[in-house]
Amino acid sequence: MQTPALPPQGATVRARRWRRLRRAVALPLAALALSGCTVPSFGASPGATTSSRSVFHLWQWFSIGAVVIGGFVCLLILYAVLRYRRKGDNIPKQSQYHIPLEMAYVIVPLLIIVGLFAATLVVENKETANPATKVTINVNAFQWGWKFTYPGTNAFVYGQTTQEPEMVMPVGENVHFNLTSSDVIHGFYVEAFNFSRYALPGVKNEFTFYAEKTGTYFGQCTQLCGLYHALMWFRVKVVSQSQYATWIASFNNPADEAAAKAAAKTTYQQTSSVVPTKGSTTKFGR
Ligand SMILES: [Cu+2]
Repeated sequence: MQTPALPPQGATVRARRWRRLRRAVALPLAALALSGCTVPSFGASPGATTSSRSVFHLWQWFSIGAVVIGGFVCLLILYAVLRYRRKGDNIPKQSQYHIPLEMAYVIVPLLIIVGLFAATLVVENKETANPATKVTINVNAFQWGWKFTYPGTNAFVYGQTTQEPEMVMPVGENVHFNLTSSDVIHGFYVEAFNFSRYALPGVKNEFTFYAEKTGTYFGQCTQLCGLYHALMWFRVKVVSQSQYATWIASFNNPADEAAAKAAAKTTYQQTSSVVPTKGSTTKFGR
């Protein structure tokens, strides 16, 4: 009877190595896929305003940089682990006091940090710029809702817990915002604008949005502010300039004027003793 020929020793070792390498590559790839990381947005919104688009691009470049540098470091670690894994005198060549190498690994990270800092500074200056504007909206946060008033007009929008107030603003125009709080600290966050600011009692936070496209975007409070914090939603409806003018004009009657004056003075508070629930649980505006 003939004994089957054994595969050559070298081929077995190579097959085992290949299997290990595939596992080493598959594991990080699986981790990346399972983490739900979306490429090329890296989980951020592409942005509906000028500054949010800059923030988005900054985020993209930061993420790409992190992936490249992280990947390079991982490869170096992997190489050292695999190449020098045997015990004994299997020590890599020591190269301390290699001045050019040491200077390179001090200077290169410094340059990277300066680059990241400069890019962040440019984008943040853009985001905090307050150019001259024709439209102003006062945003007032309270437990647990939002009031949006439009100085110089009778328009106002108000809503709490069970409601979803919808702030209206024009596209293609700088709109100035004054953000305040009536009671505790709230967070004004609009995902599509890549923007978040504290609404602080006794402090006026100012910022400007230049919406680049029309649409309805989701906003919410991002600072745990009490019992019904989770119900502090609102919407931002970006409309054309003519639609905005029509909307403002729709408040031009004496009853609206009286209501707007009263709303501007009122500090709203949650009054219902019944546990409020939202009419809809749909997330919109993405
Ligand atoms: Cu809140």
